[in-house]
Amino acid sequence: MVLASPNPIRSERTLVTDLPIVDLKAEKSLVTKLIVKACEEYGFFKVINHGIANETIAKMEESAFSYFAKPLTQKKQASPSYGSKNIGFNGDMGEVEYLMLTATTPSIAHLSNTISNDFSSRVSVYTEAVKKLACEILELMSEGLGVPDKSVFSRWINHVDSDSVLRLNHYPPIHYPNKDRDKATCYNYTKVGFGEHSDPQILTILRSNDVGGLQISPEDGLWIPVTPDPSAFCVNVGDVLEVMTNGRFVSVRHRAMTNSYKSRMSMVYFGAPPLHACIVAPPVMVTPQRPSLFRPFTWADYKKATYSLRLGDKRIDLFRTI
Ligand code: GA4
Repeated sequence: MVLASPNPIRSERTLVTDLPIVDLKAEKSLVTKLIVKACEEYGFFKVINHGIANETIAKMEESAFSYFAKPLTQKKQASPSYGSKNIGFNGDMGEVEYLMLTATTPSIAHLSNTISNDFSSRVSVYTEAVKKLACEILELMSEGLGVPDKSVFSRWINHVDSDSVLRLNHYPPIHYPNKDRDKATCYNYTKVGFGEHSDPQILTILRSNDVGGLQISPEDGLWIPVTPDPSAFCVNVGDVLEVMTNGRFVSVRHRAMTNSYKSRMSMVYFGAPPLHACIVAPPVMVTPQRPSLFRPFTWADYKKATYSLRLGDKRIDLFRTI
């Protein structure tokens, strides 16, 4: 069902539907088929029965909330990778505060001791668990695509030099400004927390609390709000996986909106290759009917291009051959 958007910011179409849901405990051939279909059509899906303990998730979320509740000076002191409102280095802004951590255990020790040891160990346990889930999903993808080497995608995030990150995003509630009170009865007041973009890495594994805000855009001007489900993980294809599948899987643009009343917390693992990894599709993904869509590049090249552009730029286009 396509509705006129109630969003006063821009006139957009909103599609009322939900993401495909993949039950990881279902029969394997069904799971691989569903994952491939979802990645071709939406670039996004939800996984349930993922095997990550509720306790691991709950403890990580509790620590994230208590970190963001600290005074600003303490948050900054704890880590140079704390940020508020600024996104990237080229002037993008959003209604979000975040903590970005390298997803390997030694880097976690870089957090100053204003953050408890408990926080560090919870980050390690959570990161290990989502990394394992990401590898499992990537292996199901290679099987579903008929790639003979099932570790063709997962080996990069399993690599010791993998450049993966864990990012905690806190979207504080943004209330109606007094001058707009009268509009409040007509509109669900919402602001952009993290603007429209695609994820540069291989695979993203996102878990958010029960507050909605994530929206995906499979085509220009069309937005699909993702229903929050704290017991599921939302999985999406990154630009590198689009390249490694020679465009069969799509890295879909998405954004996060704020809520007027409640804090949204998302804990996002971005599975990335090592900087030196050469990004190229395996031979089975390239056929005479489907010639290579991208030229080979390293993750270091891609990362450099990513950080030299704006959030919403289509950086993958720089690497197209056609
Ligand atoms: C989007 C996905 C991840 O959050 C992120 C973001 C990164 C950042 O916030 O530093 C980027 C953004 C993200 C893509 C374009 C560049 C880089 C901000 C920005 C303007 C951590 C990532 O890897 O790319």
